[in-house]
Amino acid sequence: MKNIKSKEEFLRANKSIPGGVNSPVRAFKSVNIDPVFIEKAKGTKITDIDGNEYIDFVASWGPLILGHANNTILEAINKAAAKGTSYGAPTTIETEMAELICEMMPSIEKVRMVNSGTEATMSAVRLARGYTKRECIVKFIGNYHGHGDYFLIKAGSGALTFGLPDSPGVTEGNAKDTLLAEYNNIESVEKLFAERGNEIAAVIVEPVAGNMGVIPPKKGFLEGLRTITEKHNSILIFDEVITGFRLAKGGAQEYFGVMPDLTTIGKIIGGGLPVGAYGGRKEIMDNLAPEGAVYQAGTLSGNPLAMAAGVAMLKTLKNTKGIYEELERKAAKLEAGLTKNIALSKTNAIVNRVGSMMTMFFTDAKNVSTFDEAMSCDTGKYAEYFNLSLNAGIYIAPSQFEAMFVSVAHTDDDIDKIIEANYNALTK
Ligand code: HOZ
Repeated sequence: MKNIKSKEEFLRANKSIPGGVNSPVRAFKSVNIDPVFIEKAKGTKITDIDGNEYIDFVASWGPLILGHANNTILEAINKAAAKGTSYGAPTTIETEMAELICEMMPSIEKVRMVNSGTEATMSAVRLARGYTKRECIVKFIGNYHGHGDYFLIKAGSGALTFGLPDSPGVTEGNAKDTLLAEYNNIESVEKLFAERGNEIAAVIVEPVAGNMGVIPPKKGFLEGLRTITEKHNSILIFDEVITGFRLAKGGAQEYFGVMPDLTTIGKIIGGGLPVGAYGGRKEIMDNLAPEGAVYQAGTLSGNPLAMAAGVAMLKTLKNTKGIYEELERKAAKLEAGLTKNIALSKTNAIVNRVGSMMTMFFTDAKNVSTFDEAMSCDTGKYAEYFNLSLNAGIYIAPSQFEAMFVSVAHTDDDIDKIIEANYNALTK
């Protein structure tokens, strides 16, 4: 693999951008190489500035369910751009987007657009606090909800990858209001509520953990959260930035049949453009300004380009018959291929999958269903595997603690190629 230009550009970027990147996980630090710089992408193929082409299983960290540069989405963006890029005033496409989200996501009656998943989670927590008049939140160790101060406590994703789960700069005041529980351990939540139930405004959870690698919820876990929060008049927030519209039209809440009070969604509803949203029960959402007293605002919220892309994306997901079955079939084929390779090569690894998101964990453990089990993984082995994959033209996340995403654009040939590259990497 040639990487002369990427290396030069990384050196150049380091002079003007901290660490040379605009988001830490892009730096490839944990897989011991310099990052590749991307020139373009189409469908499932991504090309770097040295001309190397890869089959992409990162999909911009999840949102590209239809693949890169999907023609329907591009057309929608181009049409919208010709009419102006931002007005800071209401447009009818924002209502169209809201109506689509309310129709597709079972628990959402009203929705407010923002610009990223981070903004969505921060705003949802403020709303939950304003509504309940309580200050604490419960979050799960290893879950990641963007980089808001009170979420960067035992956080997953890049914070975990770089060993920075508790970021400097987060004040003690902020940290003290975040109570920590263990994912898939309902007793740990019960204990917090028994001690401080009347202080807890909300429980925020990734219904399928995707930022410590993919970890499905144990049977009864999400249901248990629903019961406890209801009992204590606390708000249940599902962070569906990754799972929303990916696991099913109605996200994880439809997939598992558990309804939260509030839901946060992100990059998927922009078809890859910068966007986020939070929504839920009307009675709670109507506490937002200008209707209610909880303040949240943004010039670019509901931006016409992002709305055009998002509406095109959601309409495609809603109207294409069999799209989720197709995702399931391809992802199941990939899972079966990887699992077979693990057995043939006698590698200590397992694959966790829910729908079209999965992680191959390099571990001796029989299961990865908790944060501690995820931590038992051999990140050195993952780094080796990542490098062999990249050299074989397969682009996967540069961290053991992220997900691999299958899109409808992936062909059977793409899946066969990753299975073959995986076999070669495991038997090297
Ligand atoms: N939450 C994403 C990773 N799971 C974001 C990627 C990033 O931090 O850039």
